[in-house]
Amino acid sequence: MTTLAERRIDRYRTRVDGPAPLVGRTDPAVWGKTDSPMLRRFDADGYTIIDELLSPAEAADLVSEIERLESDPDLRCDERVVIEKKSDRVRSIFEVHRISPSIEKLVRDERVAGLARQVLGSEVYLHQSRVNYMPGFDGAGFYWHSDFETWHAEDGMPLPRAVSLSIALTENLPYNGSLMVIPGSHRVFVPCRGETPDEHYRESLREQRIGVPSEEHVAELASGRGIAQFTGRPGSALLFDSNVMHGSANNITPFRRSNVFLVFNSVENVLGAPYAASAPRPAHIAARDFTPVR
Ligand code: 6CS
Ligand code: FE
Repeated sequence: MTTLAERRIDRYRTRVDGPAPLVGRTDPAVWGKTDSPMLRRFDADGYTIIDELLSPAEAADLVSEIERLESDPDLRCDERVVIEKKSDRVRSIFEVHRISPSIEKLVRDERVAGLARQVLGSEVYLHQSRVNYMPGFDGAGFYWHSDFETWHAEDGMPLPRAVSLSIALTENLPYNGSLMVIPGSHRVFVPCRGETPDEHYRESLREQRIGVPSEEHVAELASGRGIAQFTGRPGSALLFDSNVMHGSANNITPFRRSNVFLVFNSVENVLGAPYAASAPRPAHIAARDFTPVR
């Protein structure tokens, strides 16, 4: 029997069982008509850095908010909270805009949702929200990956028409687990080897092993393009394409690297059945409410 997923034409096949070549992306990165130096950088590199997207005072208020959430005993056993694999520290809190009114307000802020609308050229809805705490000493990194690869395979996102905004709440330094990106890698889709295990998210959100590129593919992407890093003060932000190759190292410094991470998807790119998983992930990880953000 052929399933619905098998009958769809899929230009971004992944979770394959053998070696597969890199795939050139045919979809644009910037879908809107607005022109600006920032959008040109985003189009060329797959990301752009925005200094002081939020004021230092706004960032400081959000730090108090995420510290409050982190120490809330009721949240400790909430399924939206992910604990580090090797310690009992909070790693991430998902769907955080439904937990924190100040983050819900941030999502709707024109400086935030407006940026996503400019890139995606349509109304947008929130696909995922989370705080990544990246604690000091034993904050585990995130291995190289393309977010779109996971959202396509496990959430049924058809095209790379989504954009992420990572806002620094604490200083993002070169040595405390800041995000590394391969400039220009958003133009290449990297098929990943290995079948998606059931309920893969329970493992992947702490340590991802399936849905990661081969070392050969990462080397090929980085050769000639190099690797850039997002560093910045609290309130600065990284806007990045859903398919850009990125990752972060472990944070063994005493300085936590906490960011709020918001993913907007185009309302013209809503989720269907997963392309390479037996069941969709829960809505707190991949929203199925496609109501535009206004
Ligand atoms: O699962 C997600 O939606 C995101 N998190 C990880 C660790 N990898 C894929 C994607 O970035
Ligand atoms: Fe990611």
